[in-house]
Amino acid sequence: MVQFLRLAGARSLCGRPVSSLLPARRAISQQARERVAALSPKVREFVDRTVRMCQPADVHVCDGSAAESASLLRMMTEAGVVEPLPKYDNCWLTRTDPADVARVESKTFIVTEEKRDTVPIPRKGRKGLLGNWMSPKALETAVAERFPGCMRGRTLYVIPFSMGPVGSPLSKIGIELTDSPYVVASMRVMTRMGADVMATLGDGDFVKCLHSVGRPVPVSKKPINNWPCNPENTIIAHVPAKNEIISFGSGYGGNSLLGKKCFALRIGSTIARREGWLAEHMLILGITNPQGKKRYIAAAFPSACGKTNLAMMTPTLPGYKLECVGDDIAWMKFDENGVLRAINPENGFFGVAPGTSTATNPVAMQTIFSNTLFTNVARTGDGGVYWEGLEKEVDASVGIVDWHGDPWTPGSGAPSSHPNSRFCAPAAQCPIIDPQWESAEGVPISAILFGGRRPLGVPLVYEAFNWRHGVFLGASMRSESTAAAEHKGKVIMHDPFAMRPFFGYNFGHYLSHWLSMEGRSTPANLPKVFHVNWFRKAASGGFLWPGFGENSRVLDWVLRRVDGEDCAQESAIGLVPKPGALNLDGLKEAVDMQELFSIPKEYWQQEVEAVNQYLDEQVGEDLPNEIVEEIDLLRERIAKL
Ligand code: OXD
Ligand code: MN
Repeated sequence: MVQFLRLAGARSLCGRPVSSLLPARRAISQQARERVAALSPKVREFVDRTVRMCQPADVHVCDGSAAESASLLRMMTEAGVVEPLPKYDNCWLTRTDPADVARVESKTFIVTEEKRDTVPIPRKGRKGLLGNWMSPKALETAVAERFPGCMRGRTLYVIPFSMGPVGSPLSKIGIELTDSPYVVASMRVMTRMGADVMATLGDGDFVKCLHSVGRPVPVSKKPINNWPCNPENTIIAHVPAKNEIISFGSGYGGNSLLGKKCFALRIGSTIARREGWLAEHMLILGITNPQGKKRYIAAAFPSACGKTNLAMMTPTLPGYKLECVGDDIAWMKFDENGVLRAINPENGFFGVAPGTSTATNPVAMQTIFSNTLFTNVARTGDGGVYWEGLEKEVDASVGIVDWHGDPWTPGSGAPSSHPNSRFCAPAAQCPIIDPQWESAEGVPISAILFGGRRPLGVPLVYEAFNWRHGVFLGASMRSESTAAAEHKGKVIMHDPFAMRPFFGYNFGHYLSHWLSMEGRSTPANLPKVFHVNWFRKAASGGFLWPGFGENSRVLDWVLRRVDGEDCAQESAIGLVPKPGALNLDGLKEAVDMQELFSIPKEYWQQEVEAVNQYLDEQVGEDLPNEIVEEIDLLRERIAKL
């Protein structure tokens, strides 16, 4: 068990308001006193021990109101942390320290007594790549080295938040304690946050989320861009046994908005395993066919591989209508009829900005220009934003300042915006948000897609033969690396279920959990599983498939398969569309279907061995037999090609 440190001389709270423990020279406001006094005993205990350890100058319990957010943004503007973007309605720009721009997987840990509960033990001599383990003792030391006094001179914000609609049986509540007002403003967008969550929580249990930028005031050196952070000492730790998250040193995205990756995926997946459901890195979309029949699809692609684009896609196939439930995370549970029900636990989109444009994602462009926080994008002279991809939409003659704050001109070499720069926008503003997106029981999922950026060898779409094969497709996912994490260069990385950075427990056990899900459903209700790849390239280097809205043609085939239509044929790797079955009517450019669907024997021989080696070396003893059998079956089918 990890204990927060008790500082020498600190007195027990004994039911007194937390404010009584604050340094005497800084009285907190009467309003804050009242809010703190009203906290439930469990929340107050969490705040109490954090105050003792971190010694903030003030405590603010967030009510989630628009007035609170406005006042924080005003305060951050004065402090030079954000700047308003007058071209839009209530939009703001933040520039971070360039050392704090992405998730830091190497500093992200799961804390369990037994290492094997966190990560499979790799074969001898191999480095484990499926997560980082830390012992409770090591965490205790890490906390002791970082947290005492870390919030000195700063305000501690208490953020009550719900992942999922407030009060839904599928939702869970967290309390984040942070010394970053940027985190508060962002959490208000990304989660349901504030007084009604606190009221719903009552004296119930919650996920404890502690976050500090790790720079007490006065700071030893002036923060770059007024963005305090402590990259040398960054750590993001998760304690599943205690439903606890402890994050230090980074103010950026998934490192600091603890509801997202830390809670909804890492801690979420451990809760899901215990309770018999799935917490996944998946978008959820609703799609209505020309006959008016609506279905929901969940899709797992690695970070920055187009989940937001697919979740908001404008179908080019006439008669199709797509609506968005979520673009990043799905919590899914089989109901008593064996139907997989999904909610989006988030309340906003934290999307990658570069590449987003009217051409690639017009719906996102209609979503993100009010009430949005932009981070590390470029700014235009007329108070707007700019990034790579907006060349045709923004008149650069107004003058552009890049994400470092320096003047920038198109063609100057370096990008104007950081490749992992983001918009953080309320989901409710999305013009195609699904009417059921806040449904308490979740939307019924008919199909699950796995996919990634695969420039070579992998066809546009194929269907799993059955659930077990579908689990294998998830396990064998690979993709070109992107800027969402700290990786260098473009390499094809294994990213099983798009969850490699987000597993909260041993991936071998995760596979067994997925395999066991079949038993919770019925053949008629079990979602069909597919693999998609929009990114296959021709020998000449160009993409073989136009992608974006044309992906509706793939979804059309998926839905027809869900309906049981005889439009698929067996291949070595799965069921592929029969010749002519993919609807290409009206497609504006010629597509080389032969090449798009080819299954090169040599390539797949290497692929199956690469997957086999990865799973064997990384998951070892914990790899379920069913998956070993699937590898053997694939190898045999490829040998016959
Ligand atoms: C994200 C990610 O921010 O996956 O969604 O990195
Ligand atoms: Mn993501």
